Amino acid sequence: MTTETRRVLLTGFEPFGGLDYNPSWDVAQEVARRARLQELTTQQELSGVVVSTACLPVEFDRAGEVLKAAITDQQPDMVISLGLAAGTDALRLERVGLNLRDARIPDNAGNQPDDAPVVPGADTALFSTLRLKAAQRRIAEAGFPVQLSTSAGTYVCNDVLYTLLHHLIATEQQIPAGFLHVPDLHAHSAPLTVSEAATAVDLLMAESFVTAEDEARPAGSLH
Ligand code: PCA
Repeated sequence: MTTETRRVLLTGFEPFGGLDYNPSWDVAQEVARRARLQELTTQQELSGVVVSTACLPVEFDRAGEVLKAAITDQQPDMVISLGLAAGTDALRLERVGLNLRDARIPDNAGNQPDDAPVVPGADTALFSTLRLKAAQRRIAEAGFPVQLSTSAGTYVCNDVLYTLLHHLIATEQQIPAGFLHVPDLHAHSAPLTVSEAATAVDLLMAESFVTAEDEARPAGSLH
């Protein structure tokens, strides 16, 4: 009997904004390392899980294109993109991608769009298709700080989330996909380690492979 292969594409970002590291890429690589060793919780719950990674440029014009090329190349069954949200103190499970670019600082190519669409004429917003409430519960039970977030901002991370969700709809690929922001895991006051964030991503993957609807319980926040 052959085991079905379930491919997860995990992306992180290059450094930006004056830092010489981006912990999102460190986390993606750590999850992929554990996957190669068959150490993931996801692999204990589901056979045949393999993880590939891509490091995205922090550039409005290229990030989404590199992501779409990786999807075409890898044909994943799930896509989780990771990014850094410096100054936050919890993992942020992003619920929504906005069709809006408004950059507080120039991207790594020097572009600084203001009030431009990600995809002209497309929907205003698209929702993550990961099982976020189930994942939030499970990650919190593991002891890590985690929140649902209703704004991924309007910089390159939001751009990637919106592009990802739009692309999967446009190409009729019904696979779970979404975005997780991590705090600055290398800061002195980091609320968790790269290893712990990798465990949280593993749990997010495990919960998002469950085919049942997401948990139904109120979990909204004021902002
Ligand atoms: N964080 C930025 C872009 C790249 C990253 O890691 C953001 O939150 O938009």
